[in-house]
Amino acid sequence: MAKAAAVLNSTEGVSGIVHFSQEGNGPTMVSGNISGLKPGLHGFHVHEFGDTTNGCMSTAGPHFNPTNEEHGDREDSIRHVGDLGNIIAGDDGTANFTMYDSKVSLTGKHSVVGRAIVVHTDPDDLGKGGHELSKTTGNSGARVACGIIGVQGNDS
Ligand SMILES: [Cu+2]
Ligand SMILES: [Zn+2]
Repeated sequence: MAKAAAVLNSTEGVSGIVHFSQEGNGPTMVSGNISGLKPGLHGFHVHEFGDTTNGCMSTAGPHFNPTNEEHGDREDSIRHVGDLGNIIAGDDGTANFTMYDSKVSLTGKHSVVGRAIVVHTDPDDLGKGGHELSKTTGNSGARVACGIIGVQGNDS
């Protein structure tokens, strides 16, 4: 079992942790608890670079896209590897989620280890919004929190 985690930091009062685990080449479980969000949907992606020296801004680069595809939904066959759709914050501003993804991996060429996980202020339109940014970012607005995905101890 490969495991990784990211602690999310923010200058906007958003904080939390995201855990990743993967058995062999199977789907990766991505689970998290993030608080301080405005209620509703928030774009959630792995960005290419594990560099948050400039907060969550451009140093984290674009969505992780080693297969050179257009932006899409987590459920789509055409998508960036880093496209994890939206997370949903409740009225208390907390998002609790667990998802299983077959493109994000913790090993090999599509490994997300060492990259950045980013939460956005707005909903990801999943490539379908018709905005000029829909096919690159999902038009999900500013980056409100981010963290670097680091390897965790192997306990198997
Ligand atoms: Cu993003
Ligand atoms: Zn994307």
